[in-house]
Amino acid sequence: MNIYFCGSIRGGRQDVNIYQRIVKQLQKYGKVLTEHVSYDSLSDKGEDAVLNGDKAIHDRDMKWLMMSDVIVAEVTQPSLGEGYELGRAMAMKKRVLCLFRPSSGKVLSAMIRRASSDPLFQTQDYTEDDVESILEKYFDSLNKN
Ligand code: 6K6
Repeated sequence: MNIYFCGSIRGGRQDVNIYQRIVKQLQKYGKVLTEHVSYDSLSDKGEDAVLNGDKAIHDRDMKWLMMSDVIVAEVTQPSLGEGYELGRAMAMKKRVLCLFRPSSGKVLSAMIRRASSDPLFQTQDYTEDDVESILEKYFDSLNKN
C-alpha cells in the first residue's frame, strides 16, 4: 500500500515530533512516499526548495499523490500546501484521514472539518498518545473493506 503523509512545512514545523510518530506507525502499514515531511532536518525555510525548485517539488508530490492508496494528514498546524494536497486528493477520489489535536487550542478550518461529509474523507480529533491506536483502527477497517 502506498501512503501519502501530509504535514506542515512552510506553514511551520512545530509539530515535527508528532509527524515522526505518525510516520513511524504508518510504515507498519505500507510505503510512506513522503517520509521526508517528518524529517527534523527539513526547516520551514527550505534548503530542499533551493536544491530542487518549487516546480519540481510540486510535480513530484502530485505524482506521488496520484500513486497513493491512502492519504493521512496531520492538520493541526495550518498549512496552505496541505490544504491544496487535500483538495487535490478529494478531486482524485482518494481515501483521506485527517488528524487534528483540539488540545492545541486551535480550531480546525471548516473546509476540512466539513469535507468529512464525503465518506472517503474522514477527520478525527485525537491526542498525541492515541496516534498508534487510531491508525491501527483505521488501517484495520481498510483491510476489512
Ligand atoms: C522544504 C522546506 C521549505 O520548503 C521546502 C520544499 N520541500 C518540500 N518537499 C516536499 N514536499 C513539500 C515541500 N514543500 C511542501 N511540500 C508538500 O506540501 C508536503 O507534502 C506537505 O504535506 C505540504 C506542506 O505545505 P506547506 O505549505 O506547509 O509548505
